Amino acid sequence: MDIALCGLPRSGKSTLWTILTGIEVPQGSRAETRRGVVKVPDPRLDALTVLFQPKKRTPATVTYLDLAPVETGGGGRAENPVLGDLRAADALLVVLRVWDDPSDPHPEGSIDPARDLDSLETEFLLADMEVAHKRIERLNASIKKTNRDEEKKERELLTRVLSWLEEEKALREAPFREDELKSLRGFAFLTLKPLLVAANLPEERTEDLEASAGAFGLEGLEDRAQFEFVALSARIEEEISGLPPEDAQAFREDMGITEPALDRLIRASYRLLGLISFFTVGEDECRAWTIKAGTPARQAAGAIHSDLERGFIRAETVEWDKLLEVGSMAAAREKAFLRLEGKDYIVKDGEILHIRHSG
Ligand SMILES: Nc1nc2c(ncn2[C@@H]2O[C@H](COP(=O)(O)OP(=O)(O)OP(=O)(O)O)[C@@H](O)[C@H]2O)c(=O)[nH]1
Ligand SMILES: [Mg+2]
Repeated sequence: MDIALCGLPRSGKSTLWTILTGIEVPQGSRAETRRGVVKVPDPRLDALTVLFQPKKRTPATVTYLDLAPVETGGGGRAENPVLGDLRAADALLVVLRVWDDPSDPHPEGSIDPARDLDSLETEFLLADMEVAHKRIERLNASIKKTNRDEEKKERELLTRVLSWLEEEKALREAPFREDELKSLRGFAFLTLKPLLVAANLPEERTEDLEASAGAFGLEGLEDRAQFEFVALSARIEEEISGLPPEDAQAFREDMGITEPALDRLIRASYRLLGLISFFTVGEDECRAWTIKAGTPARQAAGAIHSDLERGFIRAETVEWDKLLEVGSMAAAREKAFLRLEGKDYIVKDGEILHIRHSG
């Protein structure tokens, strides 16, 4: 699952990507796409690891892409390589510049995160309109010749897409049916992708680190679909990431930061992608596995190994906190906390699974 960092020039994308991934960005190589795999912080897995003392602890991961900036206001969106990279991602992480530095001025001349978000979203909207419009033109030509129902159906759907976009509304807010969303998938519309907005604050505004979007003039964001907001300071996180863990903790306490902003950001990304974790535990390994919310047990077993999916008999399941309470799988069985579930059981976030299988 790829999350693409995007934003106006010099908003702090590469700085944020570096502290997320721990990979240094070489100066001056800005046009290149970089990917980095990031471990998802999970206190539940930490607690299970303390209990089982396994040889190995394997967290869930997400991948972040660092891209060139989005240039707004220009033409030729269909050919813009950055927009192409964004289309290939599963979700977008917009970095908004709230920090100010007179020696490194904002390209628009002033700090205004609401304006920046608006111009980025407009850019995405126009790019999507271009895609829909082009396809409709092709379909028109083809329908004239062949008059196929399938193409007429597609044109009808895309016409609805276009009129929705013309009202300046993102497609993720539109009431499409499941089957319609499926036929739209191939177009990789930008405004259909889940959106995470990170406000990159100046270092001195630590009291705003846990503030909601409204504090930055970003009104009405809370009710949006498939949307998350996190406020952080890339600079502070950069400083913290250079400290030994004990000092980092003390530094955070001094600044009144309860949860590391990076942890909040990564967990928000994971949520936004519609992902949940189930765990497998034992002396060898405690591990978080990633599935889409709503995945049935048999398919979830396939995330571990295809053999487990094929030979699936039953899943033994228990909530992570119940397992911690009793201390072992055997005790959970004794106390009847352990349930036996069939192949269609929908796995819940935070459950421990033990798959019984044949072969
Ligand atoms: N003062 C201050 N400077 C910052 C902050 N975040 C980033 N910068 C500086 O801003 C400049 C641009 O940061 P980058 O992380 O490269 O920004 P970017 O969005 O990747 O830039 P482009 O890829 O060129 O669009 C660098 O000199 C950073 O050190 C911040 O929170 N405060
Ligand atoms: Mg950059």
